[in-house]
Amino acid sequence: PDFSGTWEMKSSENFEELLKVLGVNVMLRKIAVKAASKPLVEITQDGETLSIKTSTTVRTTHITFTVGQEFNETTVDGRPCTSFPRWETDSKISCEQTLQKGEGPKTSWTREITSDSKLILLERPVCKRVYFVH
Ligand code: R12
Repeated sequence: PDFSGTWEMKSSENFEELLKVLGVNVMLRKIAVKAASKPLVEITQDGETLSIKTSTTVRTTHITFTVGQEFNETTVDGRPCTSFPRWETDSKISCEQTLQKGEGPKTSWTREITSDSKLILLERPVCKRVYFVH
């Protein structure tokens, strides 16, 4: 499938709960939740290699990875982790994260293109965000 495009968020469930589970304090949570309610996601894809830029007013992340190959990123609360993306189905990438330092809840994400051309981001353990093409 083709993940390429400029994506806007349509709905988000449990983003604040995710930050809470990760131990983010209430002040940072409020700031992050507000900023993360209007993200812009720009994805380019070349075969199995994806580049995902996620922009908000307080934080912008940019990851580039090839499915099947480890890469470094940060968890949503900003902790460096090693990530291993793989195909869960032919339209869904599943990515397990391992913290580089310290302990914390087990995190992972999946990104899926649905048959009605939405992008669904699951941020485990609890958050689901749906994007549609801008
Ligand atoms: C900090 C902590 C947090 C944040 C900052 C400092 C904010 C994080 C944000 C994340 C947005 C994620 C999105 C995900 C997606 C937009 C704004 C700045 C949480 O110390 O939809 O792909 C703890």
